[in-house]
Amino acid sequence: MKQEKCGKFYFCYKHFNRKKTILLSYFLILIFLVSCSGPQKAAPAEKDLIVVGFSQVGSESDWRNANTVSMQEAFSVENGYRLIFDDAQQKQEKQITAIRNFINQGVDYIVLAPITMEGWDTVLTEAKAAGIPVIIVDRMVDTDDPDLFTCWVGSDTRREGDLAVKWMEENLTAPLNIVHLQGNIGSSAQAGRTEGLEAGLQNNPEWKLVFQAPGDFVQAKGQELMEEVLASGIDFNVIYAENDNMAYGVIAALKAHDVVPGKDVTIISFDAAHDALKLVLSGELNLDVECNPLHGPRVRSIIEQLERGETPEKFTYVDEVYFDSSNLTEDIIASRGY
Ligand code: GYE
Repeated sequence: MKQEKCGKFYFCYKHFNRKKTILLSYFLILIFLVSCSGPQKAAPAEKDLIVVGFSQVGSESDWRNANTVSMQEAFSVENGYRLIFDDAQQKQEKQITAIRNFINQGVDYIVLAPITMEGWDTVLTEAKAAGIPVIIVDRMVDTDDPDLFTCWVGSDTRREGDLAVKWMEENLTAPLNIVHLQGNIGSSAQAGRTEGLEAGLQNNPEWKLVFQAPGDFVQAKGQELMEEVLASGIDFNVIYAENDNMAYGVIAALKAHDVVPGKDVTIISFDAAHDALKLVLSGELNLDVECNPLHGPRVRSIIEQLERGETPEKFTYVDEVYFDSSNLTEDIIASRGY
C-alpha cells in the first residue's frame, strides 16, 4: 500500500529518508576530506587572543609606514593577538585619547610610539592604575617616574647623530656651511640627531650652522625648506637632514635649481630606507645612518616574556650601522627588510 502511494506527485517518507541519508553521507565525507587535507593551523578563538592597543604617531615617513606594517604583522590573529591600531596623525592629544580608549576597552597591553618626549605622566599614571603594562617603542618618553612604563625598545638616536658627525670629520674638508633640517621638535629622534650635530659644531670650529629649521620628518616640508634656503642665497655645502623623506625633498629642490646632489653639496640622512640606499649607490646621497623600524617582533617578544611572568630588559637599543659609497652594495640593499 505504502509503495503504491509513492508516485511522482506524492510526498514519500520512505524516499525522502533515503535521500536525506545519502545527502548526509556526502556531507560527512566532504567534512572528512576537508579535515584531512593537510595540516591546518586553527585560528585561535577570540577569547584566547591577547589584546594589544598600539598608538602610532602617524604616517609621516617611509620609516613610519615600515614600522606600522611590522607591528601589524607581528600582532596578527594567527600569532594569537588582536591589535587595536590607532593613527594619531602627528597629534599628541590624539595619542592621549587613544590610550584612554585602550584603558576603557580593557586591553591586555598598551604600546605607545610617542610623538614627543614630554607630556605623558598623567595618562601613563591612568594606565598604571588600570594595571595595564605599557611598552614604549621607537622614541623615548621623559616621565617623572620611570615605572610609569614597563619597558622601552628603539634606536639610540644620539648615537646616530654621533656616527654622522664622525663620518663628516673623516670624509669632509672644512670649512663646512651646514643646512640643518630637523625632525619634529621635542621628539627624541630629533633631539638625539640634533644634539649629535651640535656637539660636532662645538668640536669643529670650522663648521658653521647656516640654516636650521624643523621639517617634521616630512618630504614636502624638506623640499619647502630647501627651496627657502636656495631662494635666500645662503652659502652652504652640507645638508644634514634628520630623515630620508626630508632628504628626498632636499634632492628634488636642488635638482630643480640645477645643483647636483651628492656632488655640488654633501647630503647626510638618517633611516636608510630602500629608496634612500639606492640614492647612496647612485651618489645623490652621501651618507645614510641606519635607523631600524622593524620593531614588531621585538615588542612581541617583550609581551611573550611578560606572559611567561619574566621581567624583560627595561631598555633595549637596536644595533645600527651607516652606509656610504664605500660599504654599500645592491646585495646589501636587497637583503634588507625595509
Ligand atoms: O627617523 C623618521 C620617523 O622616530 C626614529 O620618525 C623615528 C623617526 C624616523 O618619521 O623617519
